[in-house]
Amino acid sequence: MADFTTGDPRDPAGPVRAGSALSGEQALELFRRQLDSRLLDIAARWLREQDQGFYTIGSAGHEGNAAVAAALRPTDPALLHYRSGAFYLVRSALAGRLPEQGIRDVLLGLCAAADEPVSGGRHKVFGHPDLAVIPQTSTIASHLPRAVGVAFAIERASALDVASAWPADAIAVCSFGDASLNHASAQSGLNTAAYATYQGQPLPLLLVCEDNGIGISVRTPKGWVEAAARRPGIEYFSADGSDLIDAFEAASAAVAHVRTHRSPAFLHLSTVRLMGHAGSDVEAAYRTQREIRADLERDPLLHTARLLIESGLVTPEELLKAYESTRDHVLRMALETTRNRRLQSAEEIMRPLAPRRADTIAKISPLFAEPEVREKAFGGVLPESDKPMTLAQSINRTLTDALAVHPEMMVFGEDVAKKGGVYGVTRGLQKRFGPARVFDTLLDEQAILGLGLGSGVSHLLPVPEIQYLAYLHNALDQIRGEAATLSFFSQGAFTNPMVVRVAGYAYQKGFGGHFHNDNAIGALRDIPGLVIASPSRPDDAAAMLRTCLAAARTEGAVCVYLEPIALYHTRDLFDEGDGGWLAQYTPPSRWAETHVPIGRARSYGDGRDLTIVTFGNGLRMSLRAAVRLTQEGYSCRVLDLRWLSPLPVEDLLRAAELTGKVLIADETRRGGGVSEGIVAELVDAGFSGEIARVTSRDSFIPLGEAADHVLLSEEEIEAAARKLLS
Ligand SMILES: Cc1ncc(C[n+]2csc(CCOP(=O)(O)OP(=O)(O)O)c2C)c(N)n1
Ligand SMILES: [Mg+2]
Repeated sequence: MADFTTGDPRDPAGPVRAGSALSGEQALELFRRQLDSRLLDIAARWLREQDQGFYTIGSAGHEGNAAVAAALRPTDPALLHYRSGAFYLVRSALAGRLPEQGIRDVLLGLCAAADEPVSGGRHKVFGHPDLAVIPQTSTIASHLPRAVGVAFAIERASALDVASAWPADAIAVCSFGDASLNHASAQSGLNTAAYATYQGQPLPLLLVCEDNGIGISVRTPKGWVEAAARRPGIEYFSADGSDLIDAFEAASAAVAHVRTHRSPAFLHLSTVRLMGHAGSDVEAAYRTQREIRADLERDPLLHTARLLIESGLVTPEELLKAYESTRDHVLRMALETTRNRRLQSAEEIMRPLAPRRADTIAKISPLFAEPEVREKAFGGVLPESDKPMTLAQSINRTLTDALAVHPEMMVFGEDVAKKGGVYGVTRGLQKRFGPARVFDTLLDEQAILGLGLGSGVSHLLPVPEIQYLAYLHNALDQIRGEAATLSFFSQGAFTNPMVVRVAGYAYQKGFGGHFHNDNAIGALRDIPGLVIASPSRPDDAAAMLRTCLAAARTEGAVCVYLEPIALYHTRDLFDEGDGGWLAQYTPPSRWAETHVPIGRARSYGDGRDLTIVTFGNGLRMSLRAAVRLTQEGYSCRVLDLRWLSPLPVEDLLRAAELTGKVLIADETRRGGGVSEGIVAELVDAGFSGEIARVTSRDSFIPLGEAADHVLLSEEEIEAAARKLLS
């Protein structure tokens, strides 16, 4: 790397310009990183031309973000815009790494090299486990809800006196583009930050809008970013991102505000976008030459160069020489990077998806609190000495036990605290564990999941609740795009452990319509690595919840725990008063032996004629149907899958082979529902017996008794079974 300070006629330790907070030394250092960043953009295009690079969205024109990194500490967690390249290089250097290391990280990313430091060639991201830079997806603005969660977790970890991934006085920083600011998830983040601050909740979050005035080809209306950014409780700062001194001073003021007040700030950094949106973008198609030229006038590199020359720290000749030698250096490094190994196999690629350390999960799952702690948590009545419990009670007691043993665990969502949930599942938890660990959130599923995402990556153990399955869908990207991919795109260096409790499925009597009886889980089933638990009975619910929490803690698993609303308070199985759907709470001494591993089904009966494969409400219906068939002399067995992802394929095949006839009783829809996956597994495995399926219809669910016309019924199960048996 060129040293262009040789002709130094001035004191580099003094202000770079009279009265400025930035020293000559700092300005020089930042210029070097700005230059590196620009040359990486050029290298990206060169690599693309050689067919060795796979990403050309650059940071050119945005290099003012170097000043933001300089105003922060290298331990402040950062979630970065894809044009925050100079920020990344400055962060890397501030952490004590050589400039080459930061450059190399980026080049490895461009080339999709297997030893890229965070994603290992899976995605071009700015991220590094040692630099507190959490990698982002390409879904613009989807990181804002998480960023709010990270800021929240910094403070909450201190309040709970538990370890966190960040220093107690850290602040979270999150950058994004001007067009991205309009996205629902950006608005969710801003609103949550304002809402929290409005209520006096500390939230050390710096939001940085890198405003280049355009999103691909669509202009952002003049003044809109400022108008949209101004929110109660969020302090607004602005700076010209082309002017290093201005950017540094505004960033420093914003950082100081956030760090001292522990409340959010919005730094509006006006930038320009040079070299188009990406390498393939023909800017001339939607911008005039004049506009493009005007942006070139504001090139931050030229501005910093002018500053350095005016300060007398360097001469124009030295700068030109430095530019050329840095270019040669970066391009040489780019060429070397092309020789790096790329990902070789599906197995290698998928390794970080779902490590499933079953033994560790089995070991951790039975953890319980000291007897005195439990005694206190349960207010003197230990659940194992209590009467047999319903599903809702069993989940409630299991949450209590888990909160008692995991001080970093939090339960939150809409109406979970005082009310104790719409169905009473979280009743009493806030009273027992306090509002720091069990709390109501604002009514925004993206925000709820964002708090989970941010808390999880900060080493807390979030258990967010989604009030109804239908309302998960409007925030699904926070699970699909954010939660489920983090481990994949960071090779497990960052994880966001969480157990998302979702009340779902149909069959609620007298309450309903589609949105309270939604039975659509297809959109969850295809998310790689996601665990879907579908407990049906109180005893399984308890064991499976413990398994999910253990998987979250040991391997950062993201678990969706689907609770069948219609069975929450069900007591009987066959006859009124039989108490067949209640279960005695298992004492902790027996948790190890009753542990339920992920992906293991549960079998009922030893019939030889027919296997009914089911889950959720289907289990209760199938057991009832099976008993009637048995009374007629047929010999049936019922298999409760319990886990819908990964499916318990081994158990399924074994149960199928035992009878040679399989009936799938699936309460989800016929198209895109669970039964399709089950049939596919049976066929793939070469099962040669008979297969039939009964499902709910491909319909939304109507109000009142009409719902029965589209939902799978016990009668249908019985009739289909009879047909298979005859
Ligand atoms: C949710 C989502 N929708 C669409 C896109 C495609 N896309 C990528 S960048 C972009 C424009 C973003 O503009 P802005 O936020 O101003 O950032 P800039 O590129 O200008 O820095 C769009 C539409 C995306 N990545 N994510
Ligand atoms: Mg923009």
